Amino acid sequence: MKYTIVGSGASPYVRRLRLYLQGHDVTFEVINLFDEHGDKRITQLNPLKRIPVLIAGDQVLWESRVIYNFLQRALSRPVLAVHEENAVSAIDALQDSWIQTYLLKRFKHPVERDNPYYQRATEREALILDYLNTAVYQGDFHRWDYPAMSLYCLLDWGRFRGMLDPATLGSALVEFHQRHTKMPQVGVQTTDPRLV
Ligand SMILES: N[C@@H](CCC(=O)N[C@@H](CS)C(=O)NCC(=O)O)C(=O)O
Repeated sequence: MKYTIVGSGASPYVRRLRLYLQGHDVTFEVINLFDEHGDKRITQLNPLKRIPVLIAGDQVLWESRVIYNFLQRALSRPVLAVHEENAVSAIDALQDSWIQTYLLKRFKHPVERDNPYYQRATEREALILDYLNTAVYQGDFHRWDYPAMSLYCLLDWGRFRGMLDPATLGSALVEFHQRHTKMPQVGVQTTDPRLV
């Protein structure tokens, strides 16, 4: 099967799927959500107006988790254990929170850190980082599969966009990020968002 991923080179959700599809017949259709062409294209493909989108034959899929589940079955790749599914949910929640803050800043919307809404978000982000640090320490991400790819893309995007203060990161997460940056798995270097 020939696949097309529609997305941007900076998106961490797109990057993890590009990593998951290394070695397969994939076209990467690059769009910029914030220009006219990209806006038109994403509106035509996905009513949620978000990337990634996967085109597989005549099927169009959106939402990274749905795309992942589809690919896992289509490619007969290992099924995730419950603790791995939980880890991906935690990664997604933190990734979404960072993306929202990034977009608010990008579009100059005030982020009031004292507001209870943001305080809850900040607390949630810290809890998730703590949880992920323990999970890495316990060896939950030892396999280079979707959960580890998602975690690497999260941490690397956080560094890239200045959302992540390395000083606040647990030692297992620091080691995980450094190890995969220094001894990259296939595709990690070529999908680096800094190349965009
Ligand atoms: N829940 C979605 C999140 C995807 C997402 O947040 N994509 C970002 C780019 S990294 C996006 O399209 N943002 C555009 C917007 O929010 O307007 C998924 O898992 O695919």
